[in-house]
Amino acid sequence: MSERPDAPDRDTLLAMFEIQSRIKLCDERFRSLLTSGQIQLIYYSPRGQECISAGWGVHLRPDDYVVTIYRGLHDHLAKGVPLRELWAEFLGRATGTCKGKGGPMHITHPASGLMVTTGIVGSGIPIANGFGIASQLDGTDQVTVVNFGDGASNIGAFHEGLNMAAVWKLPVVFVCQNNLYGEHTPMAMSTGVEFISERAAAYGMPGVTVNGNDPVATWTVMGEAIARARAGEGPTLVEARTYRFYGHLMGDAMEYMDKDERKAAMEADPVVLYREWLLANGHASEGDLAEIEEVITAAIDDAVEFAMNSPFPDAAELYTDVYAEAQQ
Ligand SMILES: Cc1ncc(C[n+]2csc(CCOP(=O)(O)OP(=O)(O)O)c2C)c(N)n1
Ligand SMILES: [Mg+2]
Repeated sequence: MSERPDAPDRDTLLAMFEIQSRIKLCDERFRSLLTSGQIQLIYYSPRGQECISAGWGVHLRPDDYVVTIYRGLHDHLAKGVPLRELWAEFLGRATGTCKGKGGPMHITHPASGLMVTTGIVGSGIPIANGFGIASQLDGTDQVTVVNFGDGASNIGAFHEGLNMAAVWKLPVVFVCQNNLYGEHTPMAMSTGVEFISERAAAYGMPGVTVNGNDPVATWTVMGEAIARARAGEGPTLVEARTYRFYGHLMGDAMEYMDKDERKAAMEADPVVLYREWLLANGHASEGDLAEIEEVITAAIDDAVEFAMNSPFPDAAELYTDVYAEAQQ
């Protein structure tokens, strides 16, 4: 097993805060523009799950790969997808990461290493293995982090994919963001184990459960799994326990969620608690953190304006970049 990384230094702590804040502030802007009717799109809020992406985000290199799901805004931002192109793609504009043809469920930006966002539950796992095989064949030490939900861990592709990754020692980190619900079903009603990380044992890889709302614990576990993959020691299954603040998707009445459970989770908002922790432990001053937030807010203002003023794709573009040219 690779050595446990040391505690995060101040720059890393602040980098995690920056990523978390970028996610929180982007999410708040999406929800406010949606509820005021200024934009229309399908939106799956990742609010509450910020620490997980920040935890792996600060360990990855620009040339590492990330795969995520429809609830992926936090992962896109943690991998560094630029705000203007991200917002434009969410709004279906021609200036977006996929020229407006992917939309929120299919954000893809290879230049940042955000290789694919999928809407089919579990489908990112075999794709991530493909990136892992590519890194092995190319002889690089690039790592792939694939994010998926607790619900996805009951899909066949999860089991086949983990087995293959273990057998071939692929440089892939499987990050199960366990927010305790799959669509409208609580995890306990659909999953036979208490901890999804237990499933790793069946495939001969390490499995670890971490409190995904604890930034430092998450950073430590992610660092270990990423270092292991980079060293050619094979994959790890990380189960990061968290909570989904706003139901499955925007507009969800959330009647199936326990009100007290949700209230308690929102009162223990991991981004707010982390901010307080940074201040209480002297890692940053109020001014330092406020400045980070102001810079992000200005960048979001700019990205929203850019996206709103961008054209929709032209109808003549319908088939461009959709099919590969036939080889003669
Ligand atoms: C193969 C497949 N089955 C069903 C669906 C419908 N569906 C969309 S999201 C979802 C729940 C997935 O839950 P989870 O994996 O926990 O991710 P979360 O939304 O909680 O982040 C389901 C069943 C789908 N998109 N794909
Ligand atoms: Mg879930």
